[in-house]
Order: sequence, then structure tokens, then C-alpha cells
Amino acid sequence: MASEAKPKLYYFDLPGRGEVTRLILVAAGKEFEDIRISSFEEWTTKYKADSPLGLAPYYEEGGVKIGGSLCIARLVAEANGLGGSNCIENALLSSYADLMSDMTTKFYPFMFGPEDKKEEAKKECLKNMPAKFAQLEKSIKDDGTFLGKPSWPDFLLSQLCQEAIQYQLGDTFKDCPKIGKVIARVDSNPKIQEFRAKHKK
Ligand SMILES: N[C@@H](CCC(=O)N[C@@H](CS)C(=O)NCC(=O)O)C(=O)O
Repeated sequence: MASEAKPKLYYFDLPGRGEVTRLILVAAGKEFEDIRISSFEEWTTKYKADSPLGLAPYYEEGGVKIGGSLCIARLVAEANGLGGSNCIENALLSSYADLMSDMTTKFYPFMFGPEDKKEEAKKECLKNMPAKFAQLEKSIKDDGTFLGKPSWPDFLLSQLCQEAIQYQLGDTFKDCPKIGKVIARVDSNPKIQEFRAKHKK
């Protein structure tokens, strides 16, 4: 019997918009090919034309290629017991993910922008991020979950908070104890710890 090909995730060799899917697959113990594109040149010459939306990340399973970081994350989460239990719960989870994706975009000037724009970006984050984290905090239950059980936005939140800390913006969620519970659960997962240690730059 032919063995089934492993799913493939294509993204740059950094966390960015690909990391949430990596973390979900790692936590679920699902084997996948973590294809890391080493440079923008490699992306444009080797992968871009092959990607379904002309963007990274993209994901391939069963001969189908899918783009859109949140769609991919949702797909692998639902296939591995980390989605909601009905359409409404799935929509709620996607709405939290949407907000976090918008927040992540605010870190792009730190990741890719020129040095002289970083101070301005930091001021902007200090002004806007606390309200957005407070909004997320309201969506989390006292047990530190979005829906009374672990779910895929947990992984986005963990990464978002790691990036906030990396850019000296950790104070923007310091008054959010329930966010603290979510990220403590993700960050203490031994499979996640092992994966992060392996890919630490
Ligand atoms: N909304 C898309 C945005 C994807 C996106 O902007 N990807 C960037 C990298 S983070 C990219 O592919 N850049 C290369 C290009 O535009 O050719 C998603 O969440 O997947």
C-alpha cells in the first residue's frame, strides 16, 4: 500500500505568519514537511508562482494547495481537535485570530522596516496595543481558554506575546492575567518548547 505523503507547509525561515500552523501541527504531534524558504530571491524564483495566492505561507495536503495563514491554521486546527464544536464557535475563534493577525501587522516595522522608523512604530504600538490586548482579555474565560478548552488562537496569542516581548512591548499586555494563562499553557508544552529551541535564531 502506498504511504500517504506528509502535508507540507511553505514559509520563510522565520516565525511570521507561518508559525501558528507549525505550532498547531507540532502540538498535535502531526508529521509535516516544514519547508523553509531561505531568502526573498528563493521565494520569487522558486516558490511564488507555485503558491495559490502568490503569497506565503501556503500549505499542501492531498494534492491541494491552500493559501492564507489563518485559513491554513484553522484547517489544521479543526482536523486536529483544536477548533470549535460548531459553526458559531468556529466563527468566534476566527474573529479572535483576525484581531491578532491585525495586531501582528503592527510589528512589521520592527521586523522589516528601516531603523529610523522603529521609534515611531513603537509609540504607535504603545498607544494602541493595550486596548487590543484588553479586548482579547475579555474574550478569554477564567480558565484561560477561549471556549472552555484549548483552541487554535491560543498559539497565535502565544506568538503575538513573544513578539511583543521581543520588541520591548511586553508591558502592553501586563494587565491581562487571562492572556497570561493562555500563553503559559502553550509555552510550557514540551513539544512546543522543543520545537522553539530547535528553531531559535
Ligand atoms: N493575508 C495573508 C498575507 C500573506 C503575506 O503578506 N505574506 C507575505 C510574507 S508574511 C508574502 O508572501 N510576501 C511575499 C510576496 O508578497 O511576494 C496571510 O495571512 O497569509
